[in-house]
Formats: sequence, structure tokens, C-alpha cells
Amino acid sequence: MAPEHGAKRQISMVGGRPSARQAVGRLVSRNGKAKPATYSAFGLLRHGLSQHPWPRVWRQHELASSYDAVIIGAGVHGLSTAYYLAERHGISNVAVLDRGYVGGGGSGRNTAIIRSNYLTPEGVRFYDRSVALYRNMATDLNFNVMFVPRGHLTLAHNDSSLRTMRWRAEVNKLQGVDSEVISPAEIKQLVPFIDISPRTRYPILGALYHPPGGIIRHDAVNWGYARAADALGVEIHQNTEVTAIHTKAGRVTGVSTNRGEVAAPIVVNCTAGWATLIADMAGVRLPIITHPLQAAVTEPVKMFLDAVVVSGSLHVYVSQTDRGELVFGASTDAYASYSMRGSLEFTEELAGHVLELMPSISKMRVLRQWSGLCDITPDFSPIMGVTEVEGFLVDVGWGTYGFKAAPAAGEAMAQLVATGRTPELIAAFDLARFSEGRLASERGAAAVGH
Ligand code: PYC
Repeated sequence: MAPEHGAKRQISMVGGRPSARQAVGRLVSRNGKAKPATYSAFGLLRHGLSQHPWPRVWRQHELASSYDAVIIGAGVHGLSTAYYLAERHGISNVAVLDRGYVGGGGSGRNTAIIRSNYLTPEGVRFYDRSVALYRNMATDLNFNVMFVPRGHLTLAHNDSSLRTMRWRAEVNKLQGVDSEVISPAEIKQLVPFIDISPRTRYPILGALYHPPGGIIRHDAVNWGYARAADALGVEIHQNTEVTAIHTKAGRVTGVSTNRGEVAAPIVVNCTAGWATLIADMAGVRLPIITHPLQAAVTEPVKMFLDAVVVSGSLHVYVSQTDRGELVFGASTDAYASYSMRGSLEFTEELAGHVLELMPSISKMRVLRQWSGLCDITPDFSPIMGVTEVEGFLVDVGWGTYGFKAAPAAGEAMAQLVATGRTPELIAAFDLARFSEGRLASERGAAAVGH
């Protein structure tokens, strides 16, 4: 355990969970823990025959005047923090506030890639914990999150990126994570449609192959956490914008919202895109610059691409969903902005790069493109933990890594709230590292160059 932080909690962790009767459509298990209603073939049949509506996946509440903890942001980080607070630590008098809707920010806009093939030992250990939690998530949350570990390939098109892939493979192996560098012929076996000929503009020299990597259904992860947190007594408040954060004598006391005032001894900033603006409200400055990141999806076709394929040099990553669509992403837009508009330049560049890798898909049509916001820190690692304002905690600065990190981040942040101590797993990602000169650079593990 890292040293205790100054923000020792003064809150009493009274359960506050709903009774079995209050939790309509929810159950209380034999060990006394509240659980969401089980989704099963029998349940489906019963509901079909009885024509009874399914219970709401999460409920609406009046906003109370105080909570043990307020979490800002009902994306996957805020929801997972709330879920683990309730599930692991019995702290359920918690409000998750969001000015929009559940999963409406980066949590519903990412390309849903899961992996732990990072560059630093701290990063590998941390993201590997997330992969482990994702692996069991469907069972833990009783929600089909559709995680498929299809394998993840990061292509190397020049000697220096091949060297970085070898470096990452060695660091991964030392941390017990399955990654190795493979040859173009082995790549071709995994991805038959890829062009590995030496005549291309960026010939493929090898790849970092990471079998545990894969894809998941991101909306299902958001909804699964929201449903499970709600069943444990957490309140989710959509359309509830935080307009101010209050402090007294160096510690947080609560927030103002468009629906009223809320007192809380703990406020956790789990926002992305607007993390700096929220932190500003508490008087905390974060070393973050926000850039848009665009993505696109094609019409569905028969399955032909099993692995996730990433090319840093071509600034593109691609995977095929279970429905058959190809999902593409690229680098962040070059300029800092809060805009979430797509651009024609993005689609044109993306198409050119994808066809350099897979010329045979030139007839596929792009159906949709969209954009999200990435909060980028100087070392491409997140900022998790305490701030100079007691009780004001941050889980921010995720750049392009946020979605895949959410289970481990939520678990660790919940532990920090509950115990007052920073878990070892996230100690390297504290805010103080920027003033103390101990960065944790994960730039070399970015899917594509930014
Ligand atoms: O880091 O794997 C990644 C990633 C994919 C899309 C954005 N980031």
C-alpha cells in the first residue's frame, strides 16, 4: 500500500441498500447482498409469456441533499467506481451525476478495444487487472458484455517500431502478460486479407501479437455497471450538471447542480473531455490538453477479420464486430478542441490508410462516423488519486486508453475512497508525479502515433 492520503474519510459508511421489495425486479442473494434480477433463458420465457414489462435497468431518484460520496460522470469510470464502492466496500449512499446520459461521452464513443500490452511495468500491471475484470464481467454483472479475446496485433513497419514491439513484448512477459513479436508470415495466417508484400508503401516487418486482447460491446459495459450499481443502492442522476464544487478550509464539502445543492465529504471527478473544467471548479489544475478523436463504422459483411489490427505508422486500427461491421479509428485530431464533429478529411485519410493494409475491402461503404474527446497528459498515462483539496479525487487524463482501463480504475478508486489509502496498483499515476518529475510514459504504447 502507498502512504495514506490526507483526505482520511470522515463519512460513516452506512449501507443504505434497498430492501428486496424496494428493489423491484432485484433479488437479495443468500449472503445478504443485493443483486440485479437474473437474466436467463427462463426469465426471458417467463416475461414473454406473462407480457410483464422488464424492470427498469436503473431507477430515477429525487436528488438528496447529501451523500457519502458524489461521483461526477456517469461514464464507465464513474459507474465502475460506484459499483465497486457498493459491491466491495458496502458504500452505497453514493450519487453518480452526469449532465447528459449514461455512457453518452467517451464511454459510448470509443472503439471498444481491450488490451494490456503496454510499455511500462506499472501500465502493464494496471491494464492487465482491467483485462482480468473484463474477462469475468458478464458473470459478475449478469449482463452480456460480449467480450471476445480475439487477439490484438500491433504492426511494425520500420526497424524502430519493431524494436519498440520487442521491448513491449519483454516487459509484458515479465509481468506475466502474453505478448510476442511475430513474423509477416504468421501475421498473414491470423489476418489472411492483409497485404504483407514488400512492395507496399509501408511494408510490414512484424507485429506485437497479444492474444488476450480483443473487443467488447461498450454500451453493454456501461449499462451492466449502471444496472448493478443501481441494484446495490447507488443513485444515478442523468441530466444533472455540476455547476460548482464547494470547499472549506482545504477540503471538499459538496457540489451545486442544476437540480440543487448536494453536500458530500468525497467528490470524485470521473469525467473525460471536461475533466479540467470540473477540476477548475475545485481550484485544482490538471496538466491535460483535450483533443477530439474520430472513428467510423462500415456496413456489416460476413466475418473475415478475427484479430484487432493496429498500425501506428498508418494511424489506423480496425476490428470487426460480432454484427460484421468494421470499426475504424485513427489518431487524435491534431488540434486541441472540445468539438465532437466528424470531418471529411478524417474519412478520406482513414480510407486511404485502411486500403494500404487491406486493398480487397475497397468496395465496402462507411455507414457512420463520430467523434469523442480525449484528455491527454504529458506522459500519456492517466491521473488517479488525491489532489491538494482533501476529499476531491480524480480519475482523469485517460487520453485514448480510458475505456479499457475502467474496471481496474473503478476498483482502485473505490478502494481509495473506502480506505483513505492509494492502492499500490495506481500509485504511479498520481497527480504529484508531474511536479516531482517521475513520469510514467506510455506514449510508445499508444495504438497509433498522436
Ligand atoms: O489504445 O488500444 C488503444 C486504442 C484504440 C483506440 C483508441 N485507443
